[in-house]
Amino acid sequence: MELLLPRQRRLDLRQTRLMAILNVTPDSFSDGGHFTGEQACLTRVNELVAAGAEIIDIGGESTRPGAADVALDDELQRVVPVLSTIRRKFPDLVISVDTSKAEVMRQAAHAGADILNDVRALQEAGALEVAVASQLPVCLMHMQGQPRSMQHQPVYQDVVSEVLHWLVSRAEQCQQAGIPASQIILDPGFGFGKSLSHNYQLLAAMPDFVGSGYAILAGMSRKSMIGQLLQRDVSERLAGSIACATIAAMQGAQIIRVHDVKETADALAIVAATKSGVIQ
Ligand code: YH5
Repeated sequence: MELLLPRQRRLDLRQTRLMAILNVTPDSFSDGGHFTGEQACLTRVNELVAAGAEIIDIGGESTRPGAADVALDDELQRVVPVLSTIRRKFPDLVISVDTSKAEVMRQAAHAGADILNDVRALQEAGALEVAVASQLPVCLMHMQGQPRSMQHQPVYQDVVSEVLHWLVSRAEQCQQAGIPASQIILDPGFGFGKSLSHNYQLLAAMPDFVGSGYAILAGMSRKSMIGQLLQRDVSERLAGSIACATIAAMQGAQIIRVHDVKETADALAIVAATKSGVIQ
């Protein structure tokens, strides 16, 4: 299993890959600071890569529970210059862009993005068309509701089958539109319109998601499924985040999206050694 990236590059997904979160939102608080300045941004990317990040996920929209929508111009200004700067200094780095807006996707692809990561699964106006034209791999995430209200009483009859079936059917629509199955990543969307119990049912069912045959991304880092279970503030969620990453990777998730790269890289090295039964 591998993703085809621009300029003849590939991302091998036979081993779990580590995606590092790079927030470029003014209200971000769980990325270790703000990186709106270009130099600060490059310094942070250097750190993330040195720590073992294999993909950098740049996001300019806050999709935390309760967050308001971001205007297109604000998101463009936050994401595109930073992306261009990172691409210039790191020609081979795998860069994903966390956006739902077609115009951000279009300009990001032009500025050198490798993956389109969309928490709204390409459902906003024009997004699917831009994604098809870009030929980039896409991550389709499941969300019930919208960030502003999604945590007000999420309801499912069977969260695992509903999320899995929704993702597979969205993937099929994307294939109809021209995105090859091998370029589609699915993501259960931890914390996006899910109760504590829903999140753990989804984590326990990771083998079902992996069994779909699509590449799977899991993003649980520092989320409330850790904080609520353990009664920990955001700054105290590292051990829980590593446990979640380890469980997802052991069950075959191909990409893990995290804040704490160095610590998670160690955990993933243990997972890789365990799976192969050999020390390299
Ligand atoms: C995701 O799961 N999540 S943005 C609340 C937190 C901590 C972190 C403190 N983009 C995902 O990271 N893209 C985001 O509580 C994502 N999968 C994919 N594919 C939200 C986030 C966060 C929210």
